[in-house]
Amino acid sequence: MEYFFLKIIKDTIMLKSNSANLLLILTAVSLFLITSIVTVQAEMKNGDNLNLHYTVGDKVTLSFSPVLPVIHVDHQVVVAKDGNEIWSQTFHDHDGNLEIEITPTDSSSFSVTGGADIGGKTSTGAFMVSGPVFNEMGTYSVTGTITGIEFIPLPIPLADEFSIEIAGSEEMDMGGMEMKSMGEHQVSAISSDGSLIVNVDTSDPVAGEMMSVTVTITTDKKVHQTNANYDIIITQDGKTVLSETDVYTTHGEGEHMTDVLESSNPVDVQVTLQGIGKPGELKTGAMGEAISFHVVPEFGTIAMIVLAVAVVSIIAITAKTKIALIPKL
Ligand SMILES: [Cu+2]
Repeated sequence: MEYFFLKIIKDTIMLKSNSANLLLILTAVSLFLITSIVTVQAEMKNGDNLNLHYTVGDKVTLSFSPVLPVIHVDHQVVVAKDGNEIWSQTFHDHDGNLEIEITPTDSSSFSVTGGADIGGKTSTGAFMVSGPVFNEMGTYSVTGTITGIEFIPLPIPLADEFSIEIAGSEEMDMGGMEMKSMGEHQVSAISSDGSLIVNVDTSDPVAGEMMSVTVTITTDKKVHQTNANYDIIITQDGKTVLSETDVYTTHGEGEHMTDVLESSNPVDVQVTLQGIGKPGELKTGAMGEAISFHVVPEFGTIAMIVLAVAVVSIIAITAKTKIALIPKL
């Protein structure tokens, strides 16, 4: 990403047109803002009874450790925002150090899994929680309490209150995927949760010919994503030249041909992620996010980035409503 950012600045300096420069600077600044918002924090907070080590990223991890070396601890965790309790859960942790990995969702309920016994019952693995907490920007108050030892309540529970700042949801508000141009007919984007990379590669739009499009969906490890689903729509001069919905690919790669093009004018390509899963099965992962770009060979790479970013912001606004309706799994 840093490299991409520097490249934009470098390309900007080399450009001659002032208006194109201004657009590029705005684009570069907005991209910089997006990346700087998603910084990961890792902090330690000390209380009288508990210490809290936490990180904030796509997931929020909380790790409570008792100040006194107690084991087989009954913990209660309460999270509140603006004075309202959002989530409260009790846990038993054999080694006393409670680790919780929270995936913020927009669903209405919480799920708790994990917490497996390790070494007989000498230790407890991390708990996995997903639910509507840490899903909005702002300051959360997190209270950790040692309520008992081996299910025997303490006469006076030992509580500590911490606060955690969440700034990352700004990225979701942008809604769009982080995009970069790979050449005149190729663009790639990363889903906002960072799990998928979409690459779209087209041939030249030429009058009297069909244009070919290759869509490749890979994981963040650059491995082709199995059972990937997406929609693709291509228009030219306001006319749809290709439209396919719920395209299912076993190995994350789809080849498409448009109708015979009536002109050599630019075309607009839009690919919308529709999750991971076999046909007829419940889909998981990034859904409803669109990568959208304008294939304009004669303008070259730079103009395409600017157009792509401009277009994706518009789509982000429409896509946001759709994303909110689909619970994250
Ligand atoms: Cu225990």
